[in-house]
Amino acid sequence: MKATAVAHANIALVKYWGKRDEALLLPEAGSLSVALDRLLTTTTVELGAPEDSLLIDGRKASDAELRRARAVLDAAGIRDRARIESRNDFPTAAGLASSASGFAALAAAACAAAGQRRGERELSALARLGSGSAARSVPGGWAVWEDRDAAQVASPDHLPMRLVVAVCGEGPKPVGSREGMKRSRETSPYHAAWIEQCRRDLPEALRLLRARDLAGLGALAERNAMRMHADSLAADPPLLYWEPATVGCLHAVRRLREQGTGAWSTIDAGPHVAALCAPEDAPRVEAALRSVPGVRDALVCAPAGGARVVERSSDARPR
Ligand code: 2P0
Repeated sequence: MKATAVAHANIALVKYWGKRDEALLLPEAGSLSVALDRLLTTTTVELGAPEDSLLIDGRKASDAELRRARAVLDAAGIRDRARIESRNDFPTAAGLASSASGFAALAAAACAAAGQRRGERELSALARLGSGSAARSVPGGWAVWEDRDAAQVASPDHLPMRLVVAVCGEGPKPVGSREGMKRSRETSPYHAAWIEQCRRDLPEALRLLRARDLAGLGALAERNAMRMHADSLAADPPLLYWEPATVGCLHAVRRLREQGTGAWSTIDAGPHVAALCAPEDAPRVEAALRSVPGVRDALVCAPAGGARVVERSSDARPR
């Protein structure tokens, strides 16, 4: 009744920012992401505990976090109480902790602990109930999420590339993604245009990915991220996720391009900048981002695979 699974965080190049169903965590528009090898979460689930508990990097989770974990277990039909321990293999103080890798690993570990054999699409739909973006961390690689589950559309090695993640702040962000996207949808005059743009961006991004057009895909990802932030900035009250170092990185990436190095920025609902580039350019991009004032660290990440069970106790049998 015990299992351990791992999953990677992902970064979306066409982003998810708006739900059509708040309870079921269904997106208004489809998104495309790539899983990142250096952002790994390992989660152990032990069933048959006296009560539910959740530790994240040794810290007792909040009631809200525990409720989200329980929602995933309930949806999997797991009634047994669970002792859950989750560990992130990356600097959590930097605020890189990811609900996507966390809930993807949780869904995989919980179902394995319960002896359930579920396909990837079912696991993806379960992970989605913890956090929308977690649906994409289950298949990993290049993943598209449009409805109840996500699927891999290209393997991690389809397009040689790196994402250099510049750590531009620390601590939890002032407004979480869930509240941020709700506020944008309800109050931003740009939100409808943003969603329409995503619906145009996804098929175009998939075409560029199939063509292995890194420059085209990078430019599209940068435009998509800027437009997501334009939507958020126009919310009431406005959502400003950027720090001074964020803006410094945007300029550094633009300067790299002007000097002939292919690099493009993307930013999630937080201060960190991830720069897309070819593998051979990653050292130059990393050095440029590290030299930006306020950047605390830079992680060079390669595309990674999906969630997988790494350990299962012998008494967890298929039911
Ligand atoms: C994304 N983000 O596509 C976008 C870009 C943040 C900015 O998915 O409410 O934590 O749990 O479904 O998945 C973050 O949102 O939100 C996110 P919920 P989630 O990666």
